Amino acid sequence: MKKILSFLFVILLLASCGAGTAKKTKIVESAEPAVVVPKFNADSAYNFVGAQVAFGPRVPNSAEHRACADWLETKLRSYGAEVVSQNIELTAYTGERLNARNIIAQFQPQKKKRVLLCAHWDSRPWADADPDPSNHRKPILGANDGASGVGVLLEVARQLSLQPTEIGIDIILFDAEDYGTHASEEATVDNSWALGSQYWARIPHKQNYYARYGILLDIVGAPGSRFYREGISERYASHIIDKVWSRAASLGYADTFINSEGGYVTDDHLYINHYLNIPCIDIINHDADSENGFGPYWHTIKDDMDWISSETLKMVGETVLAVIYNEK
Ligand code: AHN
Ligand code: ZN
Repeated sequence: MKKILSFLFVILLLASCGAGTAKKTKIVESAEPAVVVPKFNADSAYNFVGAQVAFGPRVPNSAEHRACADWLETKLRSYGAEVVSQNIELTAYTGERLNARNIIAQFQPQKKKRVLLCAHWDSRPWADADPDPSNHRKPILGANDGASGVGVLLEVARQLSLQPTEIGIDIILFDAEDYGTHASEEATVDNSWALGSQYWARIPHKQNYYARYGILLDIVGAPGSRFYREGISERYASHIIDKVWSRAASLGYADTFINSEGGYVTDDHLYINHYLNIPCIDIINHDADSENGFGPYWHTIKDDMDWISSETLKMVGETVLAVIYNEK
């Protein structure tokens, strides 16, 4: 019987202040009602990943990209969010102009206390890490690199439609995260990754936007994933890593959320920390000791549904839900 019971302690203080004074009864509530965290549906999250992949690669300026954006907005609205999108023209390091869209879904927008959840919804235009060089200019499906984090957040959104959190939640789906320097270039071009979040972190959807903290989900779907304490997150927001990793451990996921430091990953959270001063962590399957840091499918044409495990999505989703429903 794991159900948590909430107790309302009624303390009767019989204050007898000497003869002649009336007896007073004081009622004191000394325990908080227990929080009920909804059950994360991993099959639903898995299907949300599949639905994005079914559009094909979601590369800026493509019809598939536009169609997926429209679908994401419709989905989030259907869960009761107030959705605003930033339709922006960004310039890639190649000089290409990208028609990009940051999709911002606000739950309980009137609330001052807020937490930000984010992921990137675009997929990489080039499979530049593919073992076959003839694929190096082909776009990727990005089932794990992109769609997995969005899939988890869509399921979180669905849960928010069924049971609200105490605080307000913003789900932001960033565009153009993965248009960063092609591997064939001699050197990485500074700030070529995470163009959508760079824009939003400079010009948020609301003036003076504030959230207590942020959680970025990137590459969270592979079987056997391990999430280390990513370096940038550790530097700006170690207390948020503590909060999330301890929640994961209490759910029994300490072997997946590993409480030791991993490498540094330049990702959307960097700019949120840097420009907005909102402590933001990255939950990302990155292992500094592995061959390319990510996995054999990463930035290849193999990043498809075969690399998505509903068990991994479940561990991430349950952890995120436990964190946000316990926020007051
Ligand atoms: C770098 O490779 C420098 N950053 C990777 C960020 C990323 C790409 N996340 C997903 N795809
Ligand atoms: Zn990528």
